[in-house]
Amino acid sequence: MTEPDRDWWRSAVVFQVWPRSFCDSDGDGIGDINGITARLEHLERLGVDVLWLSPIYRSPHRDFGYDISDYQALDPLFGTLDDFDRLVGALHDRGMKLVMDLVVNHTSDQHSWFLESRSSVTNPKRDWYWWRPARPGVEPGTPGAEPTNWRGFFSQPTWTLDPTTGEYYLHLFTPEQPDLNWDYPEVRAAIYEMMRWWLDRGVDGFRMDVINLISKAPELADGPPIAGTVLGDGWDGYANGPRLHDYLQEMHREVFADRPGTWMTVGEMPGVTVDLAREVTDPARRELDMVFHFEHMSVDRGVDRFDVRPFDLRSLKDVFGRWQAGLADAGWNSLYWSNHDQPRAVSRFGDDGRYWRESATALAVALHLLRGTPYVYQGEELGMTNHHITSLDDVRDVESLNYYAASVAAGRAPSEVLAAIDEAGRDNARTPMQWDASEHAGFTCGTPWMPVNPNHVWLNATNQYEDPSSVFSIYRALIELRHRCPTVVHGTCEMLLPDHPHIYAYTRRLETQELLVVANFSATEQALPFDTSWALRPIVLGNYCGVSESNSGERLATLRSWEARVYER
Ligand code: TEU
Repeated sequence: MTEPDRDWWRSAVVFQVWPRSFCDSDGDGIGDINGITARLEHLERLGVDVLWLSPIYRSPHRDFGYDISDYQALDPLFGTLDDFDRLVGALHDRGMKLVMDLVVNHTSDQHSWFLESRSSVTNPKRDWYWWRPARPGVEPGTPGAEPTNWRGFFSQPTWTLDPTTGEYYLHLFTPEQPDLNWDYPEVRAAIYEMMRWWLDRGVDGFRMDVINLISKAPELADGPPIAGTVLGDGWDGYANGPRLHDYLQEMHREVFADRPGTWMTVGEMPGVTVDLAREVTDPARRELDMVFHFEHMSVDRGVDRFDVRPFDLRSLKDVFGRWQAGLADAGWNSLYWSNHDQPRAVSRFGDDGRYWRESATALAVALHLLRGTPYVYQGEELGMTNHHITSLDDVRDVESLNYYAASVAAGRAPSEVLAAIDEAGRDNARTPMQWDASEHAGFTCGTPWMPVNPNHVWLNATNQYEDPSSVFSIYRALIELRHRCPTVVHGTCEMLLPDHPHIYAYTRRLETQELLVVANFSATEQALPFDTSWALRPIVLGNYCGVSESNSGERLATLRSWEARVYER
């Protein structure tokens, strides 16, 4: 019996499903597990290896599932454990794996652990969370009485006064998402037991939510003031804390070490640096297989995620260049343009108008042949675009709603704030999946919890499956290339033309094979400053010519609008 390939995920491609908006099987207008099972053929057609499932656990849905009230029960909205077991079976029958979302920096405030913890200062679960008295000398409940001045991820103070005991509890996200105190051993033991329970049920790994926030600096010191607010930046107090590596290594020992082979872990780590990622993903350290960083998600952002700035390809190439080089000989990269927290990539980095197909596929080619594990977010493989809001009534996401309230309270014009939310808000990623041109895009036969993007009449899966030049077909070809070409998986990567404002290019090399990947990130035809030795080499894949067209040489000289090509020699 051959030893299972512990590094299988290096050649895998992951497909992320945000269950609420993928496919509704029971007509209540909300996606569910049976809807996912019914659509597995879509994943099979695409050729992906892993399904990453955003949270389906019992939840009050204050943050759409990232506020969990019971880790070992499914939310009835999404289905039953039997439905879940059927999904796991169906995936494994197709040779695919399932990665669950692990949200253990915080729970829901409706979780029994927190209900016990808040019940009294002497409750055995009191220290499962972070409780502190009001700031000395300040009346509890008055502004500034919070134990630290930290601003949370969703524009709020990170402490809420609990009337039951008159103390404050910490929450880096909404008040309905109290942070767990990982320094308390019973907390970690309970989490590891829960993870083993899911692995025993056939789960193949975990995507770990904000995992670099689990270790806080125990002194809980105030942060430097944030301009225009009464709050401070507590980053140094709650991120990449002193025990992070200890806890990741302990988790590895307690949950994975005695489990042969076939699981994978990826940690979401806002603000992680290349150096920290090298440590965390170094196999010798037995922490995580890979991490999600956000540096490329802020190349077009200013003070915060709603402060949209012009996008410069050179800064994007700088980010990818540093991460490719930084993890070349140790650790491993994750590769993504999209997820459920980011606006649609083609609308953000591409052109979702005249050059929609060309730019959506150029983005795919530019990303998917880099060294690392690619992640495709539901709808990205179809080139789904941002939707547009006209009023606050169209907004569903708590992060955007809080941002609106805080910004308007600070005197900004509501229309200006709405425009920022329209462009950068997370709801852009959360419109229902566009399966066909029918009324609700084949997502539901009921009323969708959120309107379907009207462009579904032409932008949908059914329209793309048989079209060799479609966004879907290019994604499928890229995934197929990764599966059959070791150079794409294991080859070295050298970024080229770092200062070119419009061309994104790099080479991949392994033994005697070399691939040249070039993409024009503009609507203007671009000359290609490459030596002619590439001129007559075969094109392995192109978004203007589809797959492996003989190369008539002269074309190497230029790239058409948003054209991308892959050469081999
Ligand atoms: O996201 C955490 C997180 O870092 C994002 O809010 C991120 O800062 C932002 O999108 C960057 O632009 C995770 C989940 O992915 C998100 O859906 C949850 O809301 C959050 O944690 C709390 O669980």
